[in-house]
Amino acid sequence: MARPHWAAPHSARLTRLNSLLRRNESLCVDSFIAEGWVLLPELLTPAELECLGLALERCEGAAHQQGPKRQARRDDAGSHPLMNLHEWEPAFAALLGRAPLPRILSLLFGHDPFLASMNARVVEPGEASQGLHRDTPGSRSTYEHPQLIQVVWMLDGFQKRNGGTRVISGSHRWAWARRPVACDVRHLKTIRANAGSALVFDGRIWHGSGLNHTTARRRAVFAQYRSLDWGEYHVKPRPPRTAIRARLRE
Ligand SMILES: O=C(O)CCC(=O)C(=O)O
Repeated sequence: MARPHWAAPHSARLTRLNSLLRRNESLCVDSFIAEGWVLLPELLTPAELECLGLALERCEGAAHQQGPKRQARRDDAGSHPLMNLHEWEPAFAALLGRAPLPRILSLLFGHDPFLASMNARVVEPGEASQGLHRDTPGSRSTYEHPQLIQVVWMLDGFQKRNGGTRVISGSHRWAWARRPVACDVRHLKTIRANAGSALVFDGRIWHGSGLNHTTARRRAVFAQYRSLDWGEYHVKPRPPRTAIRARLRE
């Protein structure tokens, strides 16, 4: 049977498929292994989304007051990721236990999920697309199992027009030296889903945010999990915090 493609639920067939996905962990795991990503549609309620949106505004306000020098470095698309959100707002911490993610991550890693970071990334109106990249570093490329998994919590719907994440399905299985060329880029898929959905992807997959043509922000929270094989991570200091930490300590 052909493997289905997941997208925003805009038909009765997709709505049924989405409800099946929410209930069927092994289908999620199979899809993740084959494609390098899986979409879990509409896990969060409108009330939760509102609460997360307000929590993000508080974090952004706190970081902003520290001035540009104290904020996180901009990435190549011009975005300012805000780091370690779960440490400052319970609404973000609550996402970590949200079913069915812990169970699916345990199945994929073979152990309880180990969170490495939780950052917000907003694609502002008019913001450029992000260069395609992998999140897993080359030093972890020889492992058969995923070493890094990102869970992208969509605070806004993702579409092609607003800079939804673009992925090359199956590229997590490419030889490490292979980089996307023009013919691969034609296979780039923009993930389209309603707010409250979670995209789970293997850090080896080539991906990046798109150009935001709309007048609205595209907000998302990235929870990054790492394999416990990645032993050295535990003895290294955590990455530098943004101004949020300094602000909340005052
Ligand atoms: O915001 C996105 O859609 C992708 C972000 C990303 O890939 C990154 O920051 O590494």
